[in-house]
Amino acid sequence: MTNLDQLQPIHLRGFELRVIGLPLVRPFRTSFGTQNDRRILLVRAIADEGDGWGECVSGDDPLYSSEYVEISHHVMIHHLIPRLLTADGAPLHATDVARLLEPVKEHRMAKGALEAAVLDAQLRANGVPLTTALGSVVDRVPSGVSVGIHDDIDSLVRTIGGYLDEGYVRIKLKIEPGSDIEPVRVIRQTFGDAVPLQVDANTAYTRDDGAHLARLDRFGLLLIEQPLPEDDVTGHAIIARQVVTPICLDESIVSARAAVDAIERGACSIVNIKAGRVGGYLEAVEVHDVCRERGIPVWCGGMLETGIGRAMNLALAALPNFTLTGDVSASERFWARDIVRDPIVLEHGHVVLRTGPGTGVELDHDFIASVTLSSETVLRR
Ligand code: NPQ
Ligand code: MG
Repeated sequence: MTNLDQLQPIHLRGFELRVIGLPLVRPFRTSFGTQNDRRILLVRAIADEGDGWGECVSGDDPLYSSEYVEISHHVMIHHLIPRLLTADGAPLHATDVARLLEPVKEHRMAKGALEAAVLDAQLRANGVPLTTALGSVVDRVPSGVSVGIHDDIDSLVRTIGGYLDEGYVRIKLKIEPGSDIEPVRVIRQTFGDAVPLQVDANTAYTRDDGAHLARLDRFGLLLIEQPLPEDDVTGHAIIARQVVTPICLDESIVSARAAVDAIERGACSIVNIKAGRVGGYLEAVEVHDVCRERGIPVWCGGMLETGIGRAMNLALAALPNFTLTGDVSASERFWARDIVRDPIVLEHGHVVLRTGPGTGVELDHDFIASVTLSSETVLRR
């Protein structure tokens, strides 16, 4: 990572918090529920030197984690933004944000979104791309797709066939008890053993399910993601001893410290990194680094982001220890129309990094205005 402290700081005036609503191109079902559309909290950092944008990955409901849009909005307004808009108006570095927000417990998605907006503003003001700041080493990354739970296997096969035709190089299938072994068996039977395939349970199993999950071993999956609840690290270590397929953690890994803990306890041999889940892109780089030092490969998760978060995820996914294909799909996987002017597209199974200053994306402000549900601006008093 570039020494961000050597960049010129910015003089922060305030933030705009804007909630937009976007319909999904098709429903997305996970073990915790079905999503038809998505509210997304966008954050604009307003500085003397110019603006920056970030995106909060909180969901509509507290189902993936305890955070959701209204809560993230509330904690930003009442607890986080006041800590960044200090009375003296001292110059701010993006690297200061996590430390200033540290006294507030949890709310990592909210913290991460504020840091992302400040980071974008500071990088744009300095003319530095996020890719340079994070330490990206490639200009494009292979693209995987996350496939929801389907009611019938024929439609699942059609959906996956469509994604493979589009060029996605890895399929991740959402599973839950009652929809796991059989869909995986049919996918393998239909598309063969060569298709890179993995499954994600989003915490739907228990410590007693080790023998059941071991029935997935014969299908040669890349990994099983987060079979047990997020606080059951020891449970994952128990499961990991019963299955041959590597266990990967998502929800459990809320910081670099949590990653070290899970690795040292034998709970996972692969880590999914999502910046929002760990409190921001700078902590995400720390997670990457501690995994790399311990020989644990990582991959970049997805949270149904717009073009802002997607561009940032791409910069992260280009770091050297991201050796497994991530969930950074083309924008059209989720959205009929993105809020950026140059949405991420799939090119021969890859997605290409944005290289302009900051996130490098240009927002479609007219479209954003048309999908805005609420907006609020908080300025230094
Ligand atoms: C995962 N994402 O890896 C998550 C789960 C997820 C692409 O599989 C709204 C907001 C709906 C966040 C549904 C993918 C969501 C969401 C699923 C995150 O576990
Ligand atoms: Mg997951």
